[in-house]
Amino acid sequence: MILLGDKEFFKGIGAIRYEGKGSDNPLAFKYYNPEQLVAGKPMREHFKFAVAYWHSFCGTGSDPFGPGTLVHPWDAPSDPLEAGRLKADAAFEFITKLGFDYFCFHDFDLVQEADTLAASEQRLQQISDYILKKMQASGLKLLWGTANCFSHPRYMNGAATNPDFRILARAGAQIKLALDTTIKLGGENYVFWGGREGYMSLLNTNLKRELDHLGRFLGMARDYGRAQGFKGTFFIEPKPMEPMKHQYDYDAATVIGFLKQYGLQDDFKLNLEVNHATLAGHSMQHEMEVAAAHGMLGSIDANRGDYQNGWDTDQFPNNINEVTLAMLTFLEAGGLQGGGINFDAKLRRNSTDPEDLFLAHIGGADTFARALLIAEKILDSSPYRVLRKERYQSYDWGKGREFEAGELDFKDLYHIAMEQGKVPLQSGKQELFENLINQYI
Ligand code: XLS
Ligand code: NI
Ligand code: NI
Repeated sequence: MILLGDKEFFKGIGAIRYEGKGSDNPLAFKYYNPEQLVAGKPMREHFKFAVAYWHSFCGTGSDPFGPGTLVHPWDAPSDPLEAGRLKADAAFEFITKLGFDYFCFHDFDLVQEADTLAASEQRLQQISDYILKKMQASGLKLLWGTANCFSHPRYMNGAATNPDFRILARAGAQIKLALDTTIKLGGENYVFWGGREGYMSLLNTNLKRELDHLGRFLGMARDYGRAQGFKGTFFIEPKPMEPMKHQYDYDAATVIGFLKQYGLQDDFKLNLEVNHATLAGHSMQHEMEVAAAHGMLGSIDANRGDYQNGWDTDQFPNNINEVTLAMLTFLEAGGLQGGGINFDAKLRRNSTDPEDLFLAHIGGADTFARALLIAEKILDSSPYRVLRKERYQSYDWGKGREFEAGELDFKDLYHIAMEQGKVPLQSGKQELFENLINQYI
């Protein structure tokens, strides 16, 4: 247990360094070598790794069956601002030792929410003054900020989709403050995760009206942010369910359709989370492909689910195969647009040593680094790209090419089919592709 007033929270752990895959040191990176170039860019810049304030410095391990198992020394002071400042000290110490460049937060991760809006505003101003100084001293940056519009009981029926306008207005005020704080701290992006924007039952829900409200609300938030000089990207983070039975931001495809319907597509992109993808019945690679196809691959919340159960377990990434597939799409898309890799992941309830938080982030960073290196090799030295391109070669010349250029009409298809006779089957070669991935892993 670390004594209060003793400014070092993670005693006995120094700066985490890259030691290479031969190292046996659990507190060293084996693959994540920040300055190493991959596809012409240092790993540090590819990933922009971020630590999530909420899981790492607010979560205590409590679950519906028992209280927290982690006693954070920074939570000890009864004065919320003093606790917020100690928490910031711990966060900055941890992130600096880890050698990451970024963090992400919800408004009231930074400091406990007060009883009134006005008092909360004041607290946010005070804690962000303190954090700004720490950022300037350490060089740490803010990948994105967001507002927690899902924990407080007032949001039990939603925030921007609440049937009661007064709650929608309250959410607007809260998000205004969260945006102000994000801008003040030089946040590169701003995230909306619609945790309670959805329904528990359609019987009491006017779905169309709620979607219209959400679209208008997000447009107002964008206009406000832009008027305040915010140049970054707004992200929507899809998730199909949990806490609601159904959430409107179901998955990448649903969100893209929504953004286009409400004229938000020029300012918003997607923040995709691995465990949300799997909850939606997709793979992370699928979600990334969909986003990339629309130029909306903005940012990633890195974690993983559990194959044996169906909720958001938010475990740290460690599945090389899954992340390699994601990194293939990542490299082919030219990386992320504005965002980075935020470890939206938490320790297991029974992981209670201070060093566990380091081990978890080291493992996550190494998983991404190793997967990126494999993906680069697959793209550069294997026949993967050529094999895939060959499947489409009939569109590269003749009538196929004319079709892609929009030079054919529907009757032309009829005549082409009449003339070409029987078309031989073309194998999809799925097993060949699968073997190739494993060969390079
Ligand atoms: C919850 C979400 C949340 C967002 C930020 O499932 O992942 O942590 O990333 O509100
Ligand atoms: Ni998330
Ligand atoms: Ni999540």
